[in-house]
Formats: sequence, C-alpha cells, structure tokens
Amino acid sequence: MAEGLFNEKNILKFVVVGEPSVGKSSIINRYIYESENFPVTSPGKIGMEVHFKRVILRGRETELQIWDMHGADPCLMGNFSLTRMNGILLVYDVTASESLGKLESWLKEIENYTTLASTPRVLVGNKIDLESERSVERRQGLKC
Ligand SMILES: Nc1nc2c(ncn2[C@@H]2O[C@H](COP(=O)(O)OP(=O)(O)O)[C@@H](O)[C@H]2O)c(=O)[nH]1
Ligand SMILES: [Mg+2]
Repeated sequence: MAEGLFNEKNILKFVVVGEPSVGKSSIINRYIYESENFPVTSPGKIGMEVHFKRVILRGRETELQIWDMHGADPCLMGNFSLTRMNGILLVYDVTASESLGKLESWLKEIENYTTLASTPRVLVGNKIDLESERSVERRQGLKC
C-alpha cells in the first residue's frame, strides 16, 4: 500500500459492499473479531456499521476502519463519505450468480460517490465452501 494513503492519524478506511446475504458481515466478523462463527443475519438492519481493528502495518500502529453496509439500497452510500476510503471490497456469493451481476450497479453507485477513481477495489467471491451449489465459476469472477 502506498505511503501516501496513510493520513496523519494512521487510519485506513475500507467499505464492504454487495447484495444482502452474500456474507459481508461474516467476512468482517472473521477478520475483526477472529470469530469462525458466521453472524446471525439481521434483515431489518439498515445503514452503515463501522468496525475497528488496530494492526501494525509497515511498522506503524494503524487503525483499520471497516464499514459494513446493511440493506440493499446503494443510495445509503450517499450519506457517507466514500471519497476518503482507502479500499472497497465488492463481495458476491458464488452460489448466487445474480449477486455478481448486481455488483455492476454497486460499482456505478460507488463511482457517483467516490471522487477518487483510483480507490483500489477488490472482488471477493464468497461461500466457496458450498462447492456443490456453486453457480459462478472462478474464471467468471476473474474476468470481471
Ligand atoms: N456456507 C457459507 N455460509 C456463509 C458464508 N459467509 C456467510 N454465510 C452465511 O450467509 C448468510 C448471510 O451472511 P451475512 O454475513 O449476514 O451476509 P451479509 O448480508 O452480506 O452481511 C448467513 O446465514 C451466514 O451464515 C460462507 O463463506 N459459507
Ligand atoms: Mg450484513
């Protein structure tokens, strides 16, 4: 990660987006809280939730802020400053092909709210343990 990405407070911000139920909160739960348990889905929840983790990155104590989006409305992003995000995780579910297709509209929304065209984006194909239910092949994801 480029040095210039660190702000004066050594905070790095990431947002995780994608269709409901693709496993965004589960990924965050596993990384932030090191919990193997997938969280219980709460369909009624709407808005953004921010999770924090302190890590040592390139010898610096760094605060990671991971923004989790609850709800299916990309307009939610308009309420938050995505312009200062250091990275965007775009998550789809390999057992639900429409969740990959819908990422295109998420990307368009992100472009509306992100002035930094260069904000790094990472595509994540989740639920790969459900191999027998897979409907998106790995190569399809890699093409995007
Ligand atoms: N089998 C499997 N289930 C998962 C995985 N990740 C999440 N889930 C389940 O998928 C559902 C939705 O997960 P959640 O993290 O709430 O999705 P979100 O709406 O995108 O935040 C829950 O029932 C999770 O237990 C995974 O990698 N494998
Ligand atoms: Mg969630």
